[in-house]
Amino acid sequence: PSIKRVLAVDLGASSGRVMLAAFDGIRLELREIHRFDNMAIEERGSLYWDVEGLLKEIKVGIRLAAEDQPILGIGVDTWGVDYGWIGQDGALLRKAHHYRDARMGKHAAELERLLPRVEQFKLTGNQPDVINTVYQLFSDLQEAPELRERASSILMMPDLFHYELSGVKASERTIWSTSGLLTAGGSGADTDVLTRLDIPSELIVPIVPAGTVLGELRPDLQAELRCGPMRVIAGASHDTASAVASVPYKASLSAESERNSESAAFISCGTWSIAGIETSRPVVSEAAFERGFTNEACYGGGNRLLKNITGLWLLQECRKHWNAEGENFSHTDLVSLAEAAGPADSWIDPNDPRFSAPGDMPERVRQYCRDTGQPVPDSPGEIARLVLESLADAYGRSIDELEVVSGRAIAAVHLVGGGSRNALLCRLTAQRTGRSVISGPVEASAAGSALIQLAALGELDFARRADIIERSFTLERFEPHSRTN
Ligand code: LRH
Repeated sequence: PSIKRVLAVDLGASSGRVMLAAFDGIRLELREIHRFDNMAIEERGSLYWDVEGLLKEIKVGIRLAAEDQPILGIGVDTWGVDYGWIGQDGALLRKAHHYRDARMGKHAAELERLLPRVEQFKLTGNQPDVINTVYQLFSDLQEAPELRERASSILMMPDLFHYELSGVKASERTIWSTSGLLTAGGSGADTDVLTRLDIPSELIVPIVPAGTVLGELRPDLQAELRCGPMRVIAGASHDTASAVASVPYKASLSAESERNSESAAFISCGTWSIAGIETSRPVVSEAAFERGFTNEACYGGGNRLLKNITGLWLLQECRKHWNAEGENFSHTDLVSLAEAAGPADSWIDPNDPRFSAPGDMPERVRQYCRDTGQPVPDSPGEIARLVLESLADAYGRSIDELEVVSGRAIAAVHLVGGGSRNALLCRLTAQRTGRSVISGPVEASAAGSALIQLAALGELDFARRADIIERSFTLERFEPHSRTN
């Protein structure tokens, strides 16, 4: 059978990769073509992304992949909420900010006076958070009012890369559903939100559904990269939406649990951990608002009811700190040290605001323990263990709350993304959630992107995705009663 190939470009907040997906009609094979760091740039106290650098790396990946074979399509997915300002001439007007930049702190109170938190949630389904696009955009317009004249539009990160690749400007729905600007469950910017915050509606180009073929790779890029034509496809361009599109739900539920109409939750685990379930419509009840849930869009039109939990960011920052002090830990080293350290005596709330900015994370963890009167961990192994147990605890609380908020019984949890490779985290998650955990796929966002692109090109039936994923990737099962040291 002929093999169909697409490129899934998955940009996370700490690294990016260009993955080549090959589908033979039965199995999907993913091969990493190019991996690179995605480092925040700090300049005079502000934090930015290196958009140009990322584009260069994407091009390296395209050139490498297209050397040997024809590629049918390419799609980019990224982390949520961030965007670039596009000028009247169609070029990026200024450096794109990182969501961990501090400028929103000065403007959040005014925004919330004009549009109270609970109203934001009711209108958009999004849990108010200073990182949301709406807070960033409002802050930019306060600090640089000239943007109103100078800008033609804003493009979310994946839209920006799709625009660079195809020349077509479009707003993809799943990434925009992280913005705090769309009507809950709808497919356009919310006029109430825009009016109350005085945000010009012209800034937002029309929203397209996930799985839209935008156009061809620009001819000049085809020449530069010595590749043939390929379609540029806006898949589920929010990385979490893409990851969720790869979840093989069928694998988790026994016939019995299906009879009891129990369902499964997902946890997408990378820099962030995102715990949620799929629902047909946004859940904008008070119970969901008070417990910190948010609603984001799925490929195919459904809804993700989820909670964003600060994830492996905590360990990434610890590692950065220790390595700067002369250690040379890999992520795997830290997991081994955490295994060896044995159960932790203390815990942290990963979502405590003190952990959100870059910095000396080991000391912040210790300080949290001091402030809360708990034993203070010392060695890297102890700290790593405490972090992983605390993440698993946070997952457990979120899954219990999801049951309350949705009225559903959750029998199993799918742990996907980079964190699913971490067997200790999987075991702890099974224990602390009290549910079966099915881990994998590891490259969930790339797998989801490939499935959606191939479906958009008419090469794959998305309804068969669970079978395809089960056949293509190693999934592991962890039970709540399994032993951990
Ligand atoms: C994870 C993620 C998450 C949030 C955050 C900003 O990469 O997309 O879902 O939106 O980034």
